[in-house]
Amino acid sequence: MPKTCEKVYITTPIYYVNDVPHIGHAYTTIIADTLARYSRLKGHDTFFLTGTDEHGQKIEEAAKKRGKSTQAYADEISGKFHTLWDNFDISYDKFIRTTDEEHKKGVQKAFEVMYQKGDIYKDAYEGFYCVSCETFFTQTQLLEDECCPDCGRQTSLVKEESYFFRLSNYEDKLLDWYANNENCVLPKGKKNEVINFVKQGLHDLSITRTSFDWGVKLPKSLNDPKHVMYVWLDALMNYITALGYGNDAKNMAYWNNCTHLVGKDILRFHAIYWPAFLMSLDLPMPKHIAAHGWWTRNGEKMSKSKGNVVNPKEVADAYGLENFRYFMLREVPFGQDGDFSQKALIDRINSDLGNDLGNLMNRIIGMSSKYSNLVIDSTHVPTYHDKELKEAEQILENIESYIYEMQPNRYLETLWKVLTIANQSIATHEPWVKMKEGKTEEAMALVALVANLLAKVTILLSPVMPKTCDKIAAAMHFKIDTPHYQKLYHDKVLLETFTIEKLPALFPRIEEEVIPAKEPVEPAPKKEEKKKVSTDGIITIDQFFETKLKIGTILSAQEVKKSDRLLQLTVDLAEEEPRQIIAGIKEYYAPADLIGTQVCVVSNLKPAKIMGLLSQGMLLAAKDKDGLSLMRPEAPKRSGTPVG
Ligand code: ME8
Repeated sequence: MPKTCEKVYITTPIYYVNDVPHIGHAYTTIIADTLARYSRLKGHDTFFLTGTDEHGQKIEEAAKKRGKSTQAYADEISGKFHTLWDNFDISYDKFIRTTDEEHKKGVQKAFEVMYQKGDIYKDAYEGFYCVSCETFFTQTQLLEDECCPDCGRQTSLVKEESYFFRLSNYEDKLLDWYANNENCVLPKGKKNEVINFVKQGLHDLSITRTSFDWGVKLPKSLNDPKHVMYVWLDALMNYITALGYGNDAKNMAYWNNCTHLVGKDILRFHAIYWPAFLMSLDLPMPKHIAAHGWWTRNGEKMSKSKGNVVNPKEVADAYGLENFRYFMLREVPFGQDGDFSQKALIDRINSDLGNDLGNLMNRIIGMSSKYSNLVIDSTHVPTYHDKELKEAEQILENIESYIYEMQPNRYLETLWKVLTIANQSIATHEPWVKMKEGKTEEAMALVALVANLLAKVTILLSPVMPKTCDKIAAAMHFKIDTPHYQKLYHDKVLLETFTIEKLPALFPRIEEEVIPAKEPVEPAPKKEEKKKVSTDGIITIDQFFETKLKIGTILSAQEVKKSDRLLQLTVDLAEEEPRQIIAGIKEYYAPADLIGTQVCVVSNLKPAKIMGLLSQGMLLAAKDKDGLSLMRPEAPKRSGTPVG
């Protein structure tokens, strides 16, 4: 979003309708909503898009499982997203559905343009497909048992006629684009990952399927009715069809200044495929593609089977929608993963919102009620408080950069520095002493200083907490609008003389977790898997030797992506091939320190998938309050030596 531009376009991903919305979807949408509101506050003509992604095999299968027609199922889940965003005051200008007729027409138009340009050709596809990720893979990219490298689920072999997009032609052009546009992919670390991926070479992309039906048909001019479009081609096009591409293109002017908000899981599609499609269509590139991190629960990805999915509506109902919005943006640096806990949310509400913000409002009301019958007069603020005004001015000078660099947490941190000046100035200047000494003008100037600082913070906080800020502004009789936004930077003092209204506490203290803990819904072990342990806990020697312990040598070790706990190890047990073992020891051992060392391995444990990775054994370790130690042989032993 360049500062001078008039038209601004902000998008969220369009969400799959295979499942109901959760906290991750809410996070992306809340950040995008905040950006859109900020942009409007600045006076920009802003178009904010969200919607649902409804085609593809995954949706077709989800509907079938529930015994519904695909369209009826898509309508139902799309409706849930729509309602949630309405309940969440999401200020979208358009909610697009990929089943909208206009969208389909636009996608067909784009396909035709790319085809006529020579960027699309027909061939045969043979490779592996993950329905859950709606992604094609080659054999070498897969995990063991032909499992998807992204989600760990089983892929299926696809052999079918397909149209291909000449992605390989765009390798150099993409690399040029990344090189010449510093902030095109944010954060910068993620941009480097994208560049490295492209540098490894791009294969042409299969962009149609023939083995199922639930998708956009090819343009009639191709006369090839058995093909439907690959869901990602269809989905990405939503960003331009929503502006009228291929139909009435009256809103396409917004396209020149677009910021896409996405989760890191779908950055590759947005930062590689999408720009290549746009180049093929001779359309301008997005300004920013910003990828945020992952919300987890106890360090693990949320999933229904683990029973750890956080329902955003439940959290907002329990703790207040705007408190939740503040928490999500403040708690986690953009781009990093964050773990959701009610405790962290309560701490933010009680501390940042209750103590720093709500209490400040109470004190202003309390002091002005005692000293001046609720009248606040800013006339003498510059005389007595030039130092505090300057400090606040300096803090706010560069705050906007945090919006453009996509760092909402730093933006909020900075606003809170102004609240700290306000709170500290009350303690330093002790207006109650001034009143006793008869220095009424000084005491009132202090109250007015604090009210002015709060007013500035309120305007800048309004994109994050719009209704709360409206309440504060209404109580202080000022408006949150573009003229006041501009004034707050130019004028040291924002308010004149006004009567403050009394308000009930904005953030009542929360003493304990409101949402009761849920039982995990991990399936119960099958009967034959239950442990055969006698009631007194004693086992026989035979039972002990059912566990096969062996010495293993660690050959390689690396961190498991998206996990704070796990390392991915290969361990030599003198078998045909080394084993892959996923171990929860990342907090205690650096991968490099493990290579070449020996461990004791439970070698006959049933293999399991951990975060999508196959784990073929377990390491023995002892853990107490001082940390964790792996069990190792006293002296080196040959790999595979039995322990017992
Ligand atoms: O990928 N933490 O849809 P989707 C943070 N239809 N964000 C999360 C999250 C989590 N745990 N889980 C999901 C699709 N998200 C495609 C997009 S766009 C042309 C097509 C958010 O329903 C995050 O924004 O799987 C992620 O990118 C998006 O939901 C994926 O939503």
